[in-house]
Amino acid sequence: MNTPSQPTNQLTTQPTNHPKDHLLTLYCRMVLIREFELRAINERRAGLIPGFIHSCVGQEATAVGACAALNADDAITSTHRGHGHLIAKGGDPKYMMAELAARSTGYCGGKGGSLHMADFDLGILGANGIVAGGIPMATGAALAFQMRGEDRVALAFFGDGAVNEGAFHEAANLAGLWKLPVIFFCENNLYGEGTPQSKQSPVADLAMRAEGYAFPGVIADGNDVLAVYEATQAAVNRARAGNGPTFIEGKTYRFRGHYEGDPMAYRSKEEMEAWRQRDPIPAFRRRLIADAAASEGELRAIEDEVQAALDEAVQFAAGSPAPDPESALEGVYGETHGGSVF
Ligand SMILES: Cc1ncc(C[n+]2csc(CCOP(=O)(O)OP(=O)(O)O)c2C)c(N)n1
Ligand SMILES: [Mg+2]
Repeated sequence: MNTPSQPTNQLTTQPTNHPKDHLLTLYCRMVLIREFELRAINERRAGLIPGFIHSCVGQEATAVGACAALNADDAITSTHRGHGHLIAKGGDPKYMMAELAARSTGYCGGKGGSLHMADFDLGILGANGIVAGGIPMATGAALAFQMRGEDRVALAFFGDGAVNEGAFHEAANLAGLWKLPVIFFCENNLYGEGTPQSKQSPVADLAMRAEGYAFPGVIADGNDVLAVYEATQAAVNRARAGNGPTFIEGKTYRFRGHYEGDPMAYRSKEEMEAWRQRDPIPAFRRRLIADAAASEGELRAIEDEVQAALDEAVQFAAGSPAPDPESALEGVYGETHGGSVF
């Protein structure tokens, strides 16, 4: 019953059903997330970045597919593995890299680091070091949207481990009862730290949890950006129509450790290799070329642009000053980089 899903390297969605600029944007964002994470890991090793990094390498399709279905004024909440969510919602890699490097130009003025980045102007209500902590926040934002009569939705990203927290169940219950415009997006990467899903949950398909709260639970191939986009778009339409929440379970896998430095003794090389075969980025790239949706040259140009943007982000971070000790008590309550309150 709780056997993990098996990887295949076939994408089942049809790129030709989507406009070309949309496909290229999806590709660009996934590459930007992957390369941002790899740069951050290198810069941490090189000493620019202090503190922990929980990378989302391998999980780019869930972040990008889900956020592509949202409007600019919709909201997301994120997790400890949140860099991808932030970039997918429009976060600026310069301010993110500066925040990771604990510089005053970062999203939190260099005082928060990876787990606290937010940009309310972009609807990014924040990364979160508390597992499941973002779920009631997104549900509260959705309640505010409903009460104000606004045509906005909130989407909470969280992991498979978070589904076993009380915070998820309390929020899901009220969201189901009040038909709130919220999307519960579970990135099921099969592990919570080193504990496999089969040892933390009696069910393999976490989407079935939604049934107890009277809203739909759908499963998407979390390594297929278009499958994630289409599932999220359906959930967004449902929420905007006043029909309430949807739980989306994106089945995916993290390629690196829980954190950088994790020895990963809890999983086999064979399992990791099987999932590497279905890396979401090369799979989408192959599909775009095979379906003549994009040329090799167009995709290379995107990859070069990403590298240039990240060169700039690292230079920006390295060239920025540390926060002034005099500012230690500034920005503690209710302000973000943009200065506005959501
Ligand atoms: C409430 C709470 N309990 C425990 C932790 C320690 N912790 C940090 S990440 C994590 C695992 C979370 O697993 P999952 O939700 O599947 O997310 P993933 O790391 O796989 O993205 C745990 C237990 C925490 N930060 N907060
Ligand atoms: Mg997990």
